[in-house]
Amino acid sequence: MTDHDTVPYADLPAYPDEERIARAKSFYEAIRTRRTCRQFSDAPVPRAVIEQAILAAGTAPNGANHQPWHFAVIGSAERKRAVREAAEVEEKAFYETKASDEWLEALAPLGTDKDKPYLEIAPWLIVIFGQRRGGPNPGDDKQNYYVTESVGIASGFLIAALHDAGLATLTHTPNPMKFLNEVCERPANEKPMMIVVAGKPAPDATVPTHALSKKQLDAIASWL
Ligand code: IYR
Repeated sequence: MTDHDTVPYADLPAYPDEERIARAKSFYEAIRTRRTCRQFSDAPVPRAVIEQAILAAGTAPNGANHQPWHFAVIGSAERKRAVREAAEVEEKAFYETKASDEWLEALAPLGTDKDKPYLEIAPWLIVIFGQRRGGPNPGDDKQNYYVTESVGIASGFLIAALHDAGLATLTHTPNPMKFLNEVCERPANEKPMMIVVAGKPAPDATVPTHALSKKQLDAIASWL
């Protein structure tokens, strides 16, 4: 390895194997209760919860530790309305003309459509931007690497942190999403990649049964 500054690897807990297995199982039991939510309550959620979840997301592994992401957090009614209106224009085009029959068929069991009222109802919309340029320090202007992968992992951390705090989320990806640069006042070289809608579920919220079925271990893993 080339010369570089180091600190000792932090001590990881020396659990007995049984406890490791039990902890891995208990994490699975907790994360498997996450459900994508499409009916939100307008009940407020403290900004501090979102701040901590974003801090957790910001620890995700990423390209060259450039941390090529920006989280634009929308809480104001005006901006939420702007996101909803622009997203619904795109979704109308998607559902009425752009989507293939095969795609619409795949979405049918989820019951999604062009109407996105939750974008105005949920207390928080977290818009995640990938930065093509940046660097390890604020204000840097260097090439970033593995932006899609890095933002994907950070989004997973964000969703897991919000779930752990007892909040419901929805990953929303209107296509195209360029309108989000303007609403969020972000520069053109940042790419909006995902909206994570966060809040409490509406009291009468439902989940499509289609979403409950998860592939078995032997269908998603092989051992060599
Ligand atoms: N973005 C659209 C369509 C959509 C696409 C997929 I793939 C989904 O898993 C869910 C929705 C929408 O939000 O309705």
